[in-house]
Amino acid sequence: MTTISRRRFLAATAFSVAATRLCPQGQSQTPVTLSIPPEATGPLMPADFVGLSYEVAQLSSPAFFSARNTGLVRAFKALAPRGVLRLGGNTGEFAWWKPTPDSSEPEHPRAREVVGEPKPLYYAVTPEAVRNLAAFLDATGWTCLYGINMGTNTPGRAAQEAEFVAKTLGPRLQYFQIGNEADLFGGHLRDPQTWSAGAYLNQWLTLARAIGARVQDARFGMPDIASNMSWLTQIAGQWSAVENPPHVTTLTHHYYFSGPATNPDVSIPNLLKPATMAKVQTMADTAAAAAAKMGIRIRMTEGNTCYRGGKPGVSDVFAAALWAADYSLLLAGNSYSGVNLHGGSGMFVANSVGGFFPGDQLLKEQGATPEQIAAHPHPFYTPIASFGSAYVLQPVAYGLGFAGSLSGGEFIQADLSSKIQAAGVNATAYAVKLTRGQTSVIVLNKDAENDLALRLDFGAGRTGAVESAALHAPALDSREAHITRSPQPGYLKDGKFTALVPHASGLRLTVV
Ligand code: BDP
Repeated sequence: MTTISRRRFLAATAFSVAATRLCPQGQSQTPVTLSIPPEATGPLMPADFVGLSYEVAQLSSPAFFSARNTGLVRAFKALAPRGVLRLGGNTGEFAWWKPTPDSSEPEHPRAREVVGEPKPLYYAVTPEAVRNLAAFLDATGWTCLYGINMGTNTPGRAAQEAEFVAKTLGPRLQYFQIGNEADLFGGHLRDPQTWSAGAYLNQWLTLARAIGARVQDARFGMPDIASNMSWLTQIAGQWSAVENPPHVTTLTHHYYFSGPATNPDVSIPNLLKPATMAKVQTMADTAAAAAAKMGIRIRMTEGNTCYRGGKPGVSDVFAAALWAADYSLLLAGNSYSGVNLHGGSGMFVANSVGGFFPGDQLLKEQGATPEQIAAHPHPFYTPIASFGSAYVLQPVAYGLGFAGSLSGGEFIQADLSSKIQAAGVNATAYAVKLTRGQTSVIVLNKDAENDLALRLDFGAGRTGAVESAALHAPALDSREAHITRSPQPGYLKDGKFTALVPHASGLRLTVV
């Protein structure tokens, strides 16, 4: 993976001098032994688990998702050799299909202007943009979840666009998503008096059926809710009564830890504390029950650390890498087919949240200069940032990629994280069995102080070499992340292996 350029790093650190260093002296080493059973009985983490989420508005610049945008192609491939690009976000409700250069823009229904929601700026999506997207997916080896406007669309236009997209993307299209975060539509796009999961389902069925009439074997993910988990339960409850249901493969939802940037609760300690992942686990339980009822998969199609564009010093620092790795592996262990972290171009993401980032306001209040502000990625949470013409993987992408290195593995069910936490260290651990009998363990030490003296016990009969890779940075609030592989493998001794996992770092050990 590319590292953040030195020039940019220096620019960023110049600003963070005033920030408290989260790397205190005199930390302790806590010994913990984890037994790793030989057999995998848990879910398979799909080979294409890793995903990114972008605004549909991004398609209104057809040169962006294009095979000729070689920097972006490289960044995607560096993140994961196979992955899933999801197009959605708030701007998806303001996109319109423009089949020919002289097609005129349709009349748009009135949307209420609400702080934090997009202003009614409309984006034309053209055949050129979809053709370029197909070539981009071919160049990266990724597939796509394609977002169709629900907020301000008609069934006819939705079907016309979907038909062209299905034909052009072919097998690179996994499925369509209709509507983004419809559980929030009562706030700006629909009448709050009548809007409900049931009303959504009826409108969704009308659009999905119109698409199904034009696209053979059309597949869908839904409902892509923002946060109202009861919608998943309600939709799963109503689903069996739907006659001739469209082919839904995946139940989808979103998650942001908290927000916006001006909220003091969005902090590194809060992001990394065990209660944060406990909440994700509770959500995953609700989603898994609903998906099981419908007999389909689950996917976290959008999310990140802090909504409305992220928070400088939290979303764009190494703590976000540890958060992303932990979050992704927790969801993979709960049978999610993938995780898409949201990001993209500053302008389109800003438009998606009403035109500006609260994070910029915060930096200005803190006295940052325009140069210091420009040294941060925009949006602050984006996994791939653009600085001038360069695309640079951010710490959060390193975390996602680190977790993604277990893709293709089957989870070994063992309650490793609670054993470490019982010893008083804020760390988590995940183990998978890879093909060819290899076992891989990732330990994420999110503790700001305590190092973990780790002993892994694979069973007395197990022999083999152990390859290791560390996810690290100077401190939790550093604007950088690195993945360093050890030059020489170690060896199991009586089936055991010891390693130090320093505070604020991750370690992957693979028995080969
Ligand atoms: C989500 C929206 C996305 C925004 C993001 C944010 O789907 O368009 O960019 O929040 O607030 O709810 O950052």
